[in-house]
Amino acid sequence: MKKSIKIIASLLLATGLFSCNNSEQKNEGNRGALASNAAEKVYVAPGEHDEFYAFLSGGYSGNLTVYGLPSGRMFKEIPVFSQFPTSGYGYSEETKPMLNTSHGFIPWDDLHHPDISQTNGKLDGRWIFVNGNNTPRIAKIDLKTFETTEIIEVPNSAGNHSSSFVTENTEYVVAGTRFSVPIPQEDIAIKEYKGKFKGSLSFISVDPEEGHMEIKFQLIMPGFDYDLSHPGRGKSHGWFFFTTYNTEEANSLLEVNASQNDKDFIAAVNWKKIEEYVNNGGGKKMPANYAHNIYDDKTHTATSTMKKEVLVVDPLEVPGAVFFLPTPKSPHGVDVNPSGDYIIGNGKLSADLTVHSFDKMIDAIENKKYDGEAYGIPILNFEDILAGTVKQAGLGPLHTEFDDNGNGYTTFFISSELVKWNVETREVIDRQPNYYSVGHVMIPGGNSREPFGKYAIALNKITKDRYLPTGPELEHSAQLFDISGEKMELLLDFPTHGEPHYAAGIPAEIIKENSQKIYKLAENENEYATLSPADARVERDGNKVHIYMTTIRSHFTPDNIEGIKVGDKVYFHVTNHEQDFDVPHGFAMIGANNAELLIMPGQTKTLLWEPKQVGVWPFYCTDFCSALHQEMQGYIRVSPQSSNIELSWSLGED
Ligand code: RUQ
Ligand code: CUA
Repeated sequence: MKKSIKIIASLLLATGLFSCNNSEQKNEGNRGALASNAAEKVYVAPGEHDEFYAFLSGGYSGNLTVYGLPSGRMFKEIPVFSQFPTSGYGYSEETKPMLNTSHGFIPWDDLHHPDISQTNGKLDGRWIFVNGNNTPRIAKIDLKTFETTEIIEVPNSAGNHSSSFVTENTEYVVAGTRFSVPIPQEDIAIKEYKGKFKGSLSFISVDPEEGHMEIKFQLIMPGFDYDLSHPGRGKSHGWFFFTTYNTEEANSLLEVNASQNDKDFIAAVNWKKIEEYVNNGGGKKMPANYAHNIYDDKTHTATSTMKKEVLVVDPLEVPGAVFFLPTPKSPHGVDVNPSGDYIIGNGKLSADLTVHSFDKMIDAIENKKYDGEAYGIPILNFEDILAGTVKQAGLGPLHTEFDDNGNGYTTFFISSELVKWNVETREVIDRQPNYYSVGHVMIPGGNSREPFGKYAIALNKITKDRYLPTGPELEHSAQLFDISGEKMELLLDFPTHGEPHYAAGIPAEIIKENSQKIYKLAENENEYATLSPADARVERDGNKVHIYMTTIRSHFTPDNIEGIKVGDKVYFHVTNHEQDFDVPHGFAMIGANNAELLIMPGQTKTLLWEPKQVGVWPFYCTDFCSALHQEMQGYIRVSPQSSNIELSWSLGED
């Protein structure tokens, strides 16, 4: 007890010391940047394109942002777990089902870790997967359309944080629970935590053609906190590694009570073995209730299905599949180098980095070099699996990423720096300060067999004085480093949106040619699509009114509608007839309780409006689409509920 309090106290002291030092560090950093041609290195001339895409998680924004590197220009925010008024995502009738869960409609989440799909351990640029932390979900974004096309809820999980990382052929996207919970959920005393609460590690299979996700199995583990995870690759392909903290299984005052054990574990899971077990009928089907939401590109519509069962596996049923690797000081990140030889544990209350050897791990398993067990799961002997430590590299290591030259780049939150070290020799090569308190670092492809070791971005937690002040609330800050030389060079600071936890980067050329420009109108299978303006119409069905509307520069068809009554539910089904790149139309209705619609060429979207007041109410296009954009408007006449005014509409051809 005393010892761990002392450690914490010294870490806090260190934080204080380092923040006092920040101004000195800053001067050094600035000198470094000015001494070189940093500006030239990030300059992308007007009309030119960036070399890399970077996808930054938006944390509590619930969304994913797209940036260019090296310019640091933001291109897009992709709505994932949060409603997004800009496009109507989560507001339009077609996209509402995307946010359905077992808890009902959830318009928000906390998104942490993007990971791009891989083939043979290399980025293939087909999809990007992200996690929703709070109401556990995994989402898939299609990198042709940059749209969220699938969200699967993860049952038996809470604080879905050790997620969403992919295996080297995208066989699985993996999600692990941070908070252990009763499985199945039940009404029990919280003090029964120890022994009763469990942690689930979910292996979600990904269809190689369409990318559809299904929960293949959940491994039900002891009630620790599963913080981060990464796949094995190359020789360690078939394994997955999860950090744990709170192996003490405390349920209160975790900042002290979960720092008692000198070492927690990295859980090594041989998923190939479990997959085989499951394919041969192993595991138990357990009742569950979770949403699986799929967006169809042809119908432009999402559907939500509630799943009622999940396959669970007790690790003790599959001997040889799960082991614990003792790792000092409540490890946060666990990272595997490009060859798959080393598993690096970042003990966040430590100054050293722990580098485990995959070969030694296999040897320890084969020769039963155990140091006890936890809930029947063998604990491998620390000394027998250790490749070595990176000594005194910094304070508070969190995450490590890799280049293509055998180097690791580790972030240190407390000492606020990025440290480059040689993975084989474990010698520190360079260190650069971060402004301030860096969390993750990202190197494009840095979590694959083939990193592109040209740039690294540090994703910082504290901004303070880096930009013009904007009141108490500041955006987070990212810092771009040139890592092509021996020493890292700071090139650029840029603000990010929400909180970027992790990010994923990819050479632009892998995806830019495939980026879709329009939706073909002829392929529009939306059930409410209006494929010809001649078919535009209004239909009443009880108190529901369906308006089948088309848009083309610069007109809505129909544009004047009468016969709507207070208390109606009016559905505007708007089909955009443009077939030109970058000509969306918007649709906004006065008094609508949702948002606008932004309808891409060839697409149909639906807005629900419930008129509450008698009168004549306008709607208009929100996107400046042509010289006559301001003329793109129309009126709805709303009569009292008792009125018998017939439905009528103008096709605007008069
Ligand atoms: S976290 S700063 Cu990935 Cu959510 Cu480590
Ligand atoms: Cu359509 Cu403005």
